[in-house]
Amino acid sequence: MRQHNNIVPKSGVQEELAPERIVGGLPTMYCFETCPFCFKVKAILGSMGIEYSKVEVDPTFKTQLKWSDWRKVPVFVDSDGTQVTDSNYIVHYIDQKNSNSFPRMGEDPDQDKWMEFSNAVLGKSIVAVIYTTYKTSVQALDYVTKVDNFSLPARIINKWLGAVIMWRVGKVRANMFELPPEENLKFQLDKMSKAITGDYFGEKEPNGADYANFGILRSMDGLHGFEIVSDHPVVGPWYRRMRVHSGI
Ligand SMILES: N[C@@H](CCC(=O)N[C@@H](CS)C(=O)NCC(=O)O)C(=O)O
Repeated sequence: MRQHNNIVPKSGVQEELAPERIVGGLPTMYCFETCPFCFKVKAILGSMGIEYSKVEVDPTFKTQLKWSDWRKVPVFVDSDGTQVTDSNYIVHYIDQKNSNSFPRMGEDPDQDKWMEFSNAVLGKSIVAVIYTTYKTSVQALDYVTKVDNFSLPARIINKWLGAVIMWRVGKVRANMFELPPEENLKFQLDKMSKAITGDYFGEKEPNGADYANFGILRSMDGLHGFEIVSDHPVVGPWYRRMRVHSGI
């Protein structure tokens, strides 16, 4: 995935293999502990019972991802070295390879629409809630102080500077919506719940829209504002079904 002539790396399966980035001979995910997009991948891997390695990336400097031109997490490196970028593409790649249990991109407009919603709307809505004040931002970033592969300075910088950065990101996200953050999240969940017509978006079994939206919300569990999700009359029970299904 080296960047040549300023060509920006694309989403999805990359041409170049990266077997040297596999850890312990297992499929390997480069992620941030709290990243909503990474939870989509954890959810589908969990549902399929696939064992994998995780490399925790330093969110401020992204030191562990220096080898890649795709500068975001998640990046997935399969056990044969295949690199896949961008969470919705990774979810499709894993399903296609292991169980082919739901339609591919372009085959089901509803699934595509709700997978896109997870990035364009839901991910941004939760960030506006979690990082609504400096205090809630520090709470959300406290985990970095416990990551084994981070140096002490990296832990300190990621927590305190990271919280300032994310607090500002939260404000930018909040400005994208007309309603205040918590009301907006409730409004978006109401909208989404109309598409959960069976047990899942995919009716009897989860499809890509389930993994995508569940992953986003799973990253918020335990953080500021999560009760908006757990108390929702449709999304709350669906969320709990997805937790059981994915085991995460
Ligand atoms: N469309 C991407 C978005 C990934 C993304 O924005 N990841 C964030 C972490 S939650 C990130 O890596 N941010 C670092 C950056 O943008 O520099 C996906 O779905 O995987």
